[in-house]
Amino acid sequence: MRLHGFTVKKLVARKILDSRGNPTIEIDAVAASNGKVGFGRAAAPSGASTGKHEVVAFPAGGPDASIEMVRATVAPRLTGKSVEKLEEIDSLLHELDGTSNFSKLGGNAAVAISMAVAKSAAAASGLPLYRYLNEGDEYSLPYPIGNVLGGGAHAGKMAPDIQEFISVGIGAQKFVDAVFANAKVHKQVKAKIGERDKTFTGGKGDEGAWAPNLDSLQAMEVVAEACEQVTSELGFEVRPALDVAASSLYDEKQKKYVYRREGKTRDSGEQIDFVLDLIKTYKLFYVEDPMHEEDFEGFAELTRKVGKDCLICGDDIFVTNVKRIKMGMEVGAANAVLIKPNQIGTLSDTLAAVKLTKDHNCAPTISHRSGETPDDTIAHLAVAWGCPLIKTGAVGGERIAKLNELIRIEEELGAKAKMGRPR
Ligand code: 2PG
Ligand code: MG
Repeated sequence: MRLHGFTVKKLVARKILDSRGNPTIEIDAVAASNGKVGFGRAAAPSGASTGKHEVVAFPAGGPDASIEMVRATVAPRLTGKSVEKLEEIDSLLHELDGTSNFSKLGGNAAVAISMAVAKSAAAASGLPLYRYLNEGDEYSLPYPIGNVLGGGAHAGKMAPDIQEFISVGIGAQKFVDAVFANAKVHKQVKAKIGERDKTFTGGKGDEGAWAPNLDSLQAMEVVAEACEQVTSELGFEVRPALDVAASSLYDEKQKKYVYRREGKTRDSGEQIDFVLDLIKTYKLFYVEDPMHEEDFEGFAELTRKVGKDCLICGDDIFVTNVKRIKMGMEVGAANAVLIKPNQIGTLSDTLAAVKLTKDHNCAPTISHRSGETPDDTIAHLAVAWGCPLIKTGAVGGERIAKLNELIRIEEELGAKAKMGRPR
């Protein structure tokens, strides 16, 4: 892409709200050349069930310290640099931070800068971000995986131990149909919870998924039934899936997974059997983080045992970090990798993780965080980089911002739009 000398003219950082009411960082980037400008804006999300090996979201002084560092150090050094060379911008961010985990600048500031600069470059070239970042002329839309019932770190104490019960309209021919399938499942799930949990007030967790007073197996039943019902209603396959978020359940001292709501503990072997049983009984399409973040062997055993029947996706274990993804690929720990740009801090590092995942014939699954903003960058990244899955909730303003943008992209691509292949 020729940008005719567009360089960073201005970089502004501000503190904004995320969907949990916590502060996060937003960046405005202006690219300029001969009186012409391109504007890019991006905001960073935040996790609740964060992986131990993620970059640090904010430095000790919080978002204000990040903002001050952007103003005093980063903006002056980035000004004048070519917006076309994102890798150089990103390595400068690493250099200015000077740590291995963005603990000085904050990974959230880094990722928001990286995304805003990329967006300013796309605007300068007159292209939507997904086209600007696409390296060829092939475009595929991701299947949306939508969290419809949740517990764990995203909801209150009486909600299930497992963090996310998800639906995937994997039989859909079009993105828009898959999105509405998840929304239908979300509605059905509400009705079915009402039949089982008489105390249900309609409460939701951090990602807009219902947060009922049910245990994990009851929740699984509800979601599986709703998926079946929507499958027959729509005439294409809608499958259940899970994010166990097992690191949040794992107790280092006992070396066991503690299902507090259920009143049960499971050792590694029992955890594998439990998850395998759920996969078989409910025909799960995808299971994320079935084992804790250091258990590469447990992940590998499960992945071997499920074969191609189900995607086993690593989130906290890989943290979008090529070193950890490599370690995982060597032992066959997963056949899908969760991709969260703010886990690693720049778009160049995120792209490297996507490429490595694809090189191993695994499915890169681009993902939101539980604390989000209406920023829609990941929708564009999914299409630009050909990620076959996107996890970004089923409902709620900050979730539909991504889903609706993908609906627009699908429309814009017209006959060129095809669905990605998760396996
Ligand atoms: C996850 C995410 C997003 P968080 O575990 O996959 O669904 O949660 O952002 O809290 O890490
Ligand atoms: Mg997860």
